[in-house]
Amino acid sequence: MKIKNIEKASDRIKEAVKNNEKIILYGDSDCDGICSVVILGEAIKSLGGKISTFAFPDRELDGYGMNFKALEFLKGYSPALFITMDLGIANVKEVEKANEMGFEVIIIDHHEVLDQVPNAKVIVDPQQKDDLSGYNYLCNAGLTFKVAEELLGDKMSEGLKNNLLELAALATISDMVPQIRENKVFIEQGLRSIKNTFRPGLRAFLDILGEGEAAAQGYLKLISAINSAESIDFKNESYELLTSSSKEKCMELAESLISRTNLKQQKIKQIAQEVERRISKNLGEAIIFEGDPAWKLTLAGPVASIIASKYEKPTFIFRKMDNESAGSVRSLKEDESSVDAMKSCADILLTYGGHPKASGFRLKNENLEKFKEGLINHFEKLK
Ligand SMILES: [Mn+2]
Repeated sequence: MKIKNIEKASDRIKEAVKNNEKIILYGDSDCDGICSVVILGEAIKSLGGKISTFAFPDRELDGYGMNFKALEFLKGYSPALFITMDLGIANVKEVEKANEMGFEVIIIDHHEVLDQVPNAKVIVDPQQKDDLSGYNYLCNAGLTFKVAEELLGDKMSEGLKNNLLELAALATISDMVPQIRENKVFIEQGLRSIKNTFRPGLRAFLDILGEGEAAAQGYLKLISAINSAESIDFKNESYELLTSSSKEKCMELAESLISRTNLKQQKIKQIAQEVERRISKNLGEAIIFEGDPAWKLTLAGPVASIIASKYEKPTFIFRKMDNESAGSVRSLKEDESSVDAMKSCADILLTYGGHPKASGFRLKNENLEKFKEGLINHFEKLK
């Protein structure tokens, strides 16, 4: 069975290409989001279409997901087909605003569907209850590869297919989705092709890291380098790297991303140690809930992963900014969904969403204590 709305999305994109409509591709700033945007962009190009602009939010400054800052930044492109990837399913207000501004929104997302669904033209998200396709295990780049297949059909050349599968494979590993069925195929075929990749950005990484070495550690260094890119003015360095045809520019970008990921690993370790020091007096609590003005939001997820797996508790790590806090959550047990926990506190959250085991949130600082209490309540009840 096909993924719900995948034909609708594909038909609408083809129509936009035929009518020369403006198209905006807007993705999350991590490996999965960036690879999704590259995949769809190259598929549309291969159809003969053009993309007006590619945009990626800075999770820290702009907020995760589709956000008002991004809409303001992109308003000059209206009217346009606005396609979101690896985000969007939680953005009810923002999609409403986009509609008012004259955008037509297509959401391609794989995150959990909350109580209210955005009023987008088309939503492709296999987590929708009435999507019976069974593809809810795909990462977003895998899902976008399926959209690309739908778009191009047998016009997808073997070369392009391998090219896109390389990215789907990296994102599948990066998003830590189960390595089953189609995900296994993406990884096998993508990693086989990557050794002889034509993509200058990937070539640069392999040349710097050493091809054998990169393969031996499962391409994890390469993936974390892609993940360490920053989005500035809605442009993302890893996106530039993966789409640039200049060998020199790629070498330069890859070098800087690799050194940044090394630095990032050190900082993650330091923050994790600080969290451990703080919770050492309070080990009886049902959750771990720690924040700090100095902790970068981009490090919150990796820190939460380390702490959650060591202490086997739902872990909330956040950056406390002037008025608001934003953070990442990891909850590794099957029956302790972090999204369900936050649903129970939805009235005090500005945004939240994600997957049961990995998610994020943003709220006003005045509600931090209430949030923590609500979460503890929720998880205590599960016991
Ligand atoms: Mn993702």
